This record gives sequence, structure tokens and C-alpha cells, in this order.
Amino acid sequence: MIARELVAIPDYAQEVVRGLTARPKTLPCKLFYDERGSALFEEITRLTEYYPTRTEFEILQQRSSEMVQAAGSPISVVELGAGTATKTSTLLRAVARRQIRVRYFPVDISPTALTEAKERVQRDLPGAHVQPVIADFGNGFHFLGEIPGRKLVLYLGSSIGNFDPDDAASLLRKVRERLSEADALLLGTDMVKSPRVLVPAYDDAQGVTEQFNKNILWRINRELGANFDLDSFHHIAEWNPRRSRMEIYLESTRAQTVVLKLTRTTVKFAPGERIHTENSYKYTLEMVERMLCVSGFSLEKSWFDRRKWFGLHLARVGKTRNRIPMSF
Ligand code: AVI
Repeated sequence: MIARELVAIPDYAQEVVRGLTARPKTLPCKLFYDERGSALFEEITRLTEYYPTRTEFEILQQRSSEMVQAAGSPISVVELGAGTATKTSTLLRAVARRQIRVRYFPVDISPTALTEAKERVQRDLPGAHVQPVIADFGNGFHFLGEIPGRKLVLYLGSSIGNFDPDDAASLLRKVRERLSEADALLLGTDMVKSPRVLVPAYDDAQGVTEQFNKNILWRINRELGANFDLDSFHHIAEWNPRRSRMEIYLESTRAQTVVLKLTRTTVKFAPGERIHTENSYKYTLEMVERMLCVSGFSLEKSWFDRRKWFGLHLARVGKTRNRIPMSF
């Protein structure tokens, strides 16, 4: 008797098939972040060309006390997409200077990242109470309603920039629905700047971003039984001034056919045909204000680095809900 192996098809499979059979071809950027992709992203954040992480950290180091004062006290700090919480201790130390008890709720989809976040924060602030929350934002933000007292919600790293404007507003609106007037949101955004700075940040000399981009194909090969030849795709990073975003693609260097065994899909590529894998929006202050406003927040104060390359914005639940459509 032949025992047939049962292979579980990942729940993102249909999204991949839809993306690869669409025109133009796309893949969801959330697929970057398996274990290897997350490690590659950490490596990106340390690259000379990739200024956002370093610049945001600099602002936090210099202005955390002001931010915490503006947020009010006592507060619990909730960090959306906390990862391993590499930047948060600076802000938590500022909280510790204003109140006896520091409560920190790192929220992430990855339990391994959260364990590291908890260890890191408890090492940096031994008295802090850290309660990790494992959550997928796709299932909403109801956990916010379960955290008692006044909250400061952090959404750092310009992660909001990986969402298209409507999706970004919809995410922020869902967060806003779980907050009350005393709470605040601290949002990190990467600002518009010269393509001479932007393009190398997404196409570094060492090729780490290229590996990060190609990891999506590697993952599909492994998890969906596909046969992408990684050497037959080029990493492309382009600035689109009209849409105010960096666009990341994988471009086929030749005519080729790829098979995804698990979903029984055949995908044909023409030479030069691209897969759009990511957008990274860059904001002006007006764009930030508008994004917050359409999501039901009002901008209270912004902090920038000296070159105005990155911004951290404190917002509160707006008095009136504005429903102007958003387009950049
Ligand atoms: C996670 N996110 C904010 C990064 C960005 O800059 O958009 C992802 C990234 N993609 C390529 N390099 C970094």
C-alpha cells in the first residue's frame, strides 16, 4: 500500500495565486517576514544606506521625555508590531521618570519576537511589567479595549508606509475605535526626500535588500512547492513621485514558466515582466495630517530629526470624524 503524504497548504496560497495570475503581477509584502526574511530585515536596519531605523531611534533618544510628557500620565505603553522592541526602552525609561509603574504591552504576530522583546525590556528596565500580546492585525484590535487605563499606542518604523492609503486609513480607524479621549497614538513616518537618498536605501550596495526581496520567491518555492529560479529575477527599487512611494519589484530576466505544485498553478513570465512586491510610502506633514484626520485622529505634535527625514507624530482621537477620501 502506498501511503500518500498530506501536505498542508498555507492559508496565504490563494492570495499568491491571485497575485501571480493578475496583470501586473503582485505578491503581498507580508510574505517577506518568515524567519529568514525577518533576520534579513534586521540586517537591513543596520545598513549605512537604510537611514529610517537609525533616524527614528535618534529622535526617540533626544525627544522621548517630551513625547511622554505630551502623552500625559500615568500611561500604559502598547506597541503595535513591536518585533523584538529594539527601540522602545528609550521611551519606556522616559515613562519610568514620570510614574512608578511601567506597563508595556508589545503586540506582534511572532511569539519568538515577543519573547525576545520581553527579555530585552526587562533587562533594560528591571522593574517594568511586560505583557506580550500575540495578535494578527487582520483580526482587529479588540485587545486594546482589554488594556485598562490611559494608553499610549506606538506604531513605529514607518510600518504604516507599507499600506496603500485606504488600507492605512482603515487600519488607523480600527485602532481609533478602540481608544478613548485620554489615549494617544505615536506614529512613525518616513518623510519625502531626494531619490538620491531613497533609492539606495532600498537597493543597497551589499545586496541585502535584494536577498530580502527574493526571499519571497524562496519562501514560495519551499512552502508552495514552486520552482522559481532566483537568479532569473532582478531586484528593482524605483521612486514614484506621483504616488509618493518607493516601489519594489522582481523583474524576470528571460521568458520563463514557473510551476507552483501545491496549488497546481502555472505562471508564465515574459522577459522584463515584473512582480510588484512592496510599496513604501514617504510622507509630507500634510499627508500625515490628512491620513490621521480621515482615520478619526487629530495631530497634536510632531518631532523630526534635523534633516526632517523621519517624523514621529502624537495624535489623539479627533473631536469629529472626517470622512474625506484619501488620495496622495
Ligand atoms: C518594514 N518597512 C517599514 C520597511 C520599509 O522601509 O518600507 C520594509 C523594507 N523593505 C525594504 N527595505 C525595508
